[in-house]
Amino acid sequence: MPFLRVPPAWQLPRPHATAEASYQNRRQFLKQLVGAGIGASLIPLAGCRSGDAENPNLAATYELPSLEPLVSNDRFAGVDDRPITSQVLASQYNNFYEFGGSKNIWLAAQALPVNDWQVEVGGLVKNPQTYDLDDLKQQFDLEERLYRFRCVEAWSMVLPWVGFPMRSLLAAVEPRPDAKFVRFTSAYDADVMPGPGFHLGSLPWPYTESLRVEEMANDLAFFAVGIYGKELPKQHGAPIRAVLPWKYGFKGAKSIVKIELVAEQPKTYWHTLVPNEYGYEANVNPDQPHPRWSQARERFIGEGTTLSWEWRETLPYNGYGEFVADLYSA
Ligand SMILES: Nc1nc2c(c(=O)[nH]1)N[C@H]1C(S)=C(S)[C@@H](COP(=O)(O)O)O[C@H]1N2
Ligand SMILES: [Mo]
Repeated sequence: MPFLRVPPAWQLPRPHATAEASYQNRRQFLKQLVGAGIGASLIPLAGCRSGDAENPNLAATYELPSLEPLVSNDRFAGVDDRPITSQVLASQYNNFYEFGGSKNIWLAAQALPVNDWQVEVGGLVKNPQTYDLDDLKQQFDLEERLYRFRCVEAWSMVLPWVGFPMRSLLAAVEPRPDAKFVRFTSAYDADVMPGPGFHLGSLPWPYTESLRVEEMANDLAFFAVGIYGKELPKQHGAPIRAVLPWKYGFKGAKSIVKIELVAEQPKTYWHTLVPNEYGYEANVNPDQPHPRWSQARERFIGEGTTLSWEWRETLPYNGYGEFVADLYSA
């Protein structure tokens, strides 16, 4: 049905995000303010910052071409109890260490050069390919998916990504039997990427991340080329980034230029820098605390234009256990 336009999920009314639910959440929020566990003081977070909501330059960063026609894939439920995070908040609260060590990197990230982008897919595959963005959009059917997003720093959002499943790319390049892992490499250019601006030791640029091939072949593993129905803004990792909703956010490498299938588990950026805080697997797990804070709860950033959050319980695999738990039942 190529001419049937399916409205993107984030434009549909959200019957399940009821007034009752938000009332309960607010109660929960107030209750937890009293006995706050991990405090905003622990992690560099802006509390109720009126921030950049009114900044016309912020809106300009996401007034990008639409990605249409768009088919919404609603197979991956589990976000009905939460509203979709508003774009004005999601686009000004990011992690992109190449452009700075705070959440407020959206302006600095506009220096990312995205013209003539190419993604090289190679290593242990039968059909190595170099794609430009148009190739990717033509070859792989784009769809919209609403996913929970959980950062290891215990904040979370619900985001409407547009892209294609990683398994489609795997099918196109055909991994050889000796391919056991994939390595994603982000763009790096020291001339336009000043880094975090505080001392972390010698940094293993470029940013890299990795999965086992079976994880990459899972239905949930996704490459995003858009968000909120439009092309990806630079602060979200334009023009293509990984989205792995059952893992902590750092697994989802931004601005990918290289995808390699390899035989051995590769070194990755955060795991190399701080191995005790950033495990290789990094599945969301409320029962496994970070060395410096609990992972049992998260600060959910939802609607509105002023940055604030409500505490929510963190779920095993970020709520996606039915799709991925099999991967880990050794
Ligand atoms: N290249 C690169 N990719 C990255 C990061 C980064 O600093 N550099 N940060 C990661 C972390 S810690 C998170 S939480 C997400 C944030 O994605 P968002 O800013 O689009 O919400 O990107 C991940 N991908
Ligand atoms: Mo993160």
